[in-house]
Amino acid sequence: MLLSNREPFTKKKSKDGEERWVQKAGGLVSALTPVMTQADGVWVAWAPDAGEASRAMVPGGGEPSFLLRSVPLSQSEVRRYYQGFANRALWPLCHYLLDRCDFQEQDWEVYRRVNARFADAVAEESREGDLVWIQDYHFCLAPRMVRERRRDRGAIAYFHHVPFPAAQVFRVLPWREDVLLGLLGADLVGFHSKNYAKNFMTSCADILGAQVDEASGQVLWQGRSTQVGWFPIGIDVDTHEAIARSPEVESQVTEIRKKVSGEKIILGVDRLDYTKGILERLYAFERLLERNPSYRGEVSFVQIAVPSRTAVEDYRNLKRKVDETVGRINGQYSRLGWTPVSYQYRGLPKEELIAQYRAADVALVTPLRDGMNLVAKEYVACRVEDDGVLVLSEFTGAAEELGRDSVLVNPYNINDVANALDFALKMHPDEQRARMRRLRSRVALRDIDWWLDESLRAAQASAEAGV
Ligand code: GDG
Repeated sequence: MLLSNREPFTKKKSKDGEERWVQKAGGLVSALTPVMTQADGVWVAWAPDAGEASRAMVPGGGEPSFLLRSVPLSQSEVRRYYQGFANRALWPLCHYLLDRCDFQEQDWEVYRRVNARFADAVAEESREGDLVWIQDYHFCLAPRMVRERRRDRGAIAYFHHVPFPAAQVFRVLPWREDVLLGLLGADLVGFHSKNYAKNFMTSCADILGAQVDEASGQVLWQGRSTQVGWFPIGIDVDTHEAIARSPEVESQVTEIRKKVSGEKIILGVDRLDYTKGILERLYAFERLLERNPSYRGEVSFVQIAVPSRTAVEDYRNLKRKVDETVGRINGQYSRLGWTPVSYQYRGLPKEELIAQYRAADVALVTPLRDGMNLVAKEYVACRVEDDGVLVLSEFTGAAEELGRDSVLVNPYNINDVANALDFALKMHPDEQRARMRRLRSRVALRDIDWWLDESLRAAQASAEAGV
């Protein structure tokens, strides 16, 4: 059984007026759908548009299906639990952006209440011995709450998709003990990296006084032990490669190259989020043009920014600043037949995104902090001709695996990023090939199926070993 904030399928009306369940885009959904159908599983999720709790077999229509249990939330609950505590307290805290944290007592109370509501739904739906797998920071309290509500000893696992900050940062949270105790209700707590796992264990020791064995990843608290592990998430490499090689994508690449006026293309792809370092990246591109006039007219920067959390003020402010900065750079440097920044504020269909990956000579992936960053892995997987350069922030989870053969940068250091761009644009094709081959084999080694298998195996093992 899976608990996730996002629904895997949504109801859409087709042209004939009939309602159908349509699968949402995303690696996690496509990887989990076959597992859920095979295991006759239940997926519990928030239903943004539903007025009341619902249970439906998805996708239905004779196809292999699983049960989707939707939990509705009122508008004020969404404001306080989702936009509030999850996205204005935990999200910036986990990304080390303390000045963006807004700790509101009422948001916390609603977060607690909503976690309890989801835990009730999980307990209602779960069968004897079911593995319950809870996803992400929206549900930090749910592991303990589910444990309290279930009588059998089925495994409870939790996966944290964002960074877990250093204990010195985490301890700023007014409800730090409650969050740690919530997570320790799980048999297994999983992170993307060893470093995040270590930060979590240090927090348990420092803040709760729990007994921690860092080497084996055990946290002992009040007679119960929780296994802590790290499982770097991967992508569906085969599908990305296959789409990247398709003739449709080939022709889209030609189109993109024709439309983008520069000889070389630098690409950024992100949700429009202040953690992704989009503004800092624009400043670095501006610095590159300022210092190297020879790039003017030759290099274009394509930034795709997918609208995200638009109800949160910080995100609206960021959009305004990005618009202004793009305008300023284009105003200053554009010339007849060349626009330096091509900025698209929208989500692209997957195929078009893959064509963008294939068209780009350099991927500029420079978050200020990121749990993993799948865009970096997708870019690498789509470089089926072993060319291209990945410029990567050292503050991403992906840097642990891909740091060695990408060009690593400190995204806060504008000169450093501008120099890295210069280096990447001038890299000899032989060096590109050598680096990209190694990157590609590392991305292929730990794909989404690897992540799923490892996580589920560890969850079962920890429950069997648990006290
Ligand atoms: C969280 C953590 C962690 C982007 N633009 C388009 C589009 N995308 C897809 C990408 C990629 C996904 O969105 C973004 O994944 P990231 O990992 O880069 O970032 P978050 O959304 O912040 O994800 C992160 C992740 O969870 C998994 O654990 O890596 O650290 O923050 O798959 O392809 N997809 C389409 N059109 C777009 O324009 N179709």
